[in-house]
Amino acid sequence: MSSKFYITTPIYYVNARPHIGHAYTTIACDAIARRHRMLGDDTLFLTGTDEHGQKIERSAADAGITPQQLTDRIAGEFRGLWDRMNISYDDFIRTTEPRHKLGVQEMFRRIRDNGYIYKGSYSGQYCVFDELYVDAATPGSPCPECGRPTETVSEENYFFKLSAFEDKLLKLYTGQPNFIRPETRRNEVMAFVRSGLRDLSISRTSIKWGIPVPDDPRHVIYVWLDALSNYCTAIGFGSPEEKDQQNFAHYWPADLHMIGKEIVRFHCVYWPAFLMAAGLPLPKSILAHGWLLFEESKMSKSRGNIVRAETVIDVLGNDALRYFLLREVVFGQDGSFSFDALVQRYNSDLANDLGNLASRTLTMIARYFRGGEVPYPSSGGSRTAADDAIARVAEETIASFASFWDDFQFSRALEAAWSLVGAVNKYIVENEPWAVAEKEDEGSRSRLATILYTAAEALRIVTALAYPAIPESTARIWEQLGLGAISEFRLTDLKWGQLQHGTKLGKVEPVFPRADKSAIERMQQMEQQRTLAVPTAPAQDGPLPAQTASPMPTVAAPAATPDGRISIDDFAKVEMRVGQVKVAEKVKGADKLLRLEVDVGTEIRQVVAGIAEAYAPESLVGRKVVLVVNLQPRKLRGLESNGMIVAASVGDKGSPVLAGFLEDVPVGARLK
Ligand code: ME8
Repeated sequence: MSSKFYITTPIYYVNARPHIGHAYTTIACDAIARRHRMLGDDTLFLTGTDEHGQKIERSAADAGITPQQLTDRIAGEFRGLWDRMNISYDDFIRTTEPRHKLGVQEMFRRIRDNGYIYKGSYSGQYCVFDELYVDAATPGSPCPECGRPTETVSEENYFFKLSAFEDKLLKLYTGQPNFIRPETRRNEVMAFVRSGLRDLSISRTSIKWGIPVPDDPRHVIYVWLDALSNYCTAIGFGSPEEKDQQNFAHYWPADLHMIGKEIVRFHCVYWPAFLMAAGLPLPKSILAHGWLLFEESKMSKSRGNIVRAETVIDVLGNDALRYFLLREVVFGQDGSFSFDALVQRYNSDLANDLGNLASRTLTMIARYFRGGEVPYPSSGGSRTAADDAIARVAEETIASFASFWDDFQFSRALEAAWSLVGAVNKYIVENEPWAVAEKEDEGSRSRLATILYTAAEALRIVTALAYPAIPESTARIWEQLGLGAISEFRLTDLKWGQLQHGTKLGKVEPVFPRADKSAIERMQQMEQQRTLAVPTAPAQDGPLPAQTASPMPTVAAPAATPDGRISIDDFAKVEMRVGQVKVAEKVKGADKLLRLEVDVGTEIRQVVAGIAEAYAPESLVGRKVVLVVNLQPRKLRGLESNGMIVAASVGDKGSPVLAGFLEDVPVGARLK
């Protein structure tokens, strides 16, 4: 029976551009939403951006632009990326939109009217990075979540009576075991709540970038109360319009909030408490996944160890990234991303297994059967036990795929689907349809028809199952099978034997071209160029200092006019000087990096540059180069890089060619 299904991603902070950590959550939600739609559910998939608070206010100030400019730009990047990635979101909420503001103020009012808000004063520690009050900390002590130094906040605030919800929350967690998943997170949350809850400050007077408290606009509402409310405001909460209220009544409560494990406390403690206080129903389930790691630590903008989704999709396409993340990472646990593993998975599972199954099955039908039509399978004498075995495996796969998927075990669900692919590929090899096709007698024709029908029907089933995970390529295979638009197919009654004989195949084309080694190099190079060309916040292994805790978007981009031009003042912010290389050597374990010591006139700078493939270290010593000297330092392979060498990027591979001068120029001269 179809029902409504409302699913959300976290709304992402707009202090930095999206990376594949964000893409991971969004892809998982997209895949879940697609399967629900295929099951006929009235599905609503929400994503968006979190645009208020001190972190954003600071990032904008650091970039010399207004918070609105920063949020417009980065929100546009998130949305643009999701569109490029074919993410099927139904709505994109920005917390700076009027509809959200209305709803947040209504939320505040309801909680206040129900007696859960009082005025007090907060004097204590605050972590700007996590936008978290750290009650037990003393001045200067680190944030327990991220390790960055906390800042002292002392101001008049409105407080939320969180302490009143201890028992209610514990009852919720025990009475509704699926409220927090997986169980490890649930246990952590229960332990946290059992250790006692203190009232929570929910307004700030020392920052301006937020939604004013109703009737007291000196205060802005605490960014997490603001942000969490998006799940309600996006579907009409707080709107005076009747149709919005009906929409809210229809879709709320959410069926699933998907989040990363680091924001469990906000979603599983604060959010249900806010909702209870406002007298609103609670979401049915909160699912926390693990982290995507890169180079052994959490991929994050502040560490600088990020990979951009664009890099992968430019080279291998959307489905390669989706398949890798859903198949390779055990959902709920941390998982590592690497270009090698990505390409290996792509080649083995997509190009080889599924790609081969599709191309040989469809090509043989097109070649051996008149009009390229799906042949009629025999139920008589030419039928063998092997044909029935495939039908049986397919039926079992439909069931096991559903049970793994419904339990968010995407990796195992896909594994199950791919064992069917493996079984059919083996069946084709063992039954040698190409050899059977050589014979003209009726028995052989019937045998050939049965083999190819069996392969095509199994292909249809795998394609339907895999569609939520890899929608673009399965849509193409579906069309090649002559079945039209896959998004219109209903999974509800998927079973063996539905493929109609006489179905005319579409144009048969390969779907997954094999990736060679150069794909890895290309992606690595693209990432390196992105990192070398744009400064990220300093990457540090330990706690980050507070002033960099809200790093700039990877592009500390100056404010551009609508036509993309920048002012001379913005250009003047970039300080480039002539430097002379004193020392140059390879960086151990990194084929592309050189460590340079560069004399910039006033000092010797260490710079790590991605030019090792184009320049031998010894050829650089004594050479004059152009260096951007006022970049924040960052770490590459554990080495601090203090500046960036300017180079042209040449050819398809973007090989670096160092900028230089025809005339002699003194070391330290500034470029203007
Ligand atoms: O926390 N691995 O926003 P945010 C896996 N605005 N997932 C990752 C990841 C990684 N390395 N990096 C990011 C916020 N994510 C708040 C949320 S909700 C009302 C407000 C994903 O930009 C993951 O879903 O820091 C994580 O929870 C989210 O991005 C954090 O995004």
